[in-house]
Amino acid sequence: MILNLSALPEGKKIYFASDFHLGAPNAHISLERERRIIRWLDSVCDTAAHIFLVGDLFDFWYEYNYVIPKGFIRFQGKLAQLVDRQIPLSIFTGNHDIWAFRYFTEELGIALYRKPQILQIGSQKILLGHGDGLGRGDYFYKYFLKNLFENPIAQFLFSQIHPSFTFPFALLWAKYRKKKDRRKGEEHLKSRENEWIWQYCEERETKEHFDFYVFGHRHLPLDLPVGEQSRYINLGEWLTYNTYAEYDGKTITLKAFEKDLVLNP
Ligand SMILES: [Mn+2]
Repeated sequence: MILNLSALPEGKKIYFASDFHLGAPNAHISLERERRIIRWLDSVCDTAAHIFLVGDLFDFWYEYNYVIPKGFIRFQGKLAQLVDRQIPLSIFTGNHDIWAFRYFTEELGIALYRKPQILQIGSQKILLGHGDGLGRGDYFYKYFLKNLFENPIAQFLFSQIHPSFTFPFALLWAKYRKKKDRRKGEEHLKSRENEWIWQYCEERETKEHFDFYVFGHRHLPLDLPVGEQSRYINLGEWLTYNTYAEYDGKTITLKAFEKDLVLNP
């Protein structure tokens, strides 16, 4: 459990966003998005009891002991400023930025989480995570790639190769995965049994009640029922939807920043 509040202070909110994929599809378009994300952070920080950035903030992030990838400096500067203003901020890793290690915590003072976490706020419970590898399906990723990516020996070996080779390769890989998703018709809501995270929420709900399940990864802004009294919120992404979720102490609302909200596309 990472957050245990007896209740949300009057007028305060908890904000969630994920899948900024900074760096994609190129530096120019990414910079526009980076500025938009900063405007969003500026617009919510005064009312924020906590801001959760829930993975895939970068299209590819690999940090070394002494070196981090170049770029995204305005975003990092904004995070540093929020921390210095003592606005509670947490980051989750996603499947594109598994290789964030100590930098965000040591340099920026931000807590970093690798697995779904429970938030308890008053009498309500939220399960929050990036969402990759949950539910049935995507076995190749779940049982092979995820283990490989998270394996310390594989990480050590990868870090021994010069980034001039590994970075273009990793960015190509990210592009390839995106194309594959498009081919498979992943850009629209599927049936309940084919939406793996939704299915995961349904199964989890039979064992333990959560008021809300909040995940990213799916790249679709979704607000779907789970059992009788629970909901699965997917945070969408910032390449097309610019979506985020706002928890006001009672309920969670999906919103779009500087855009009209497209729900359950
Ligand atoms: Mn993503």
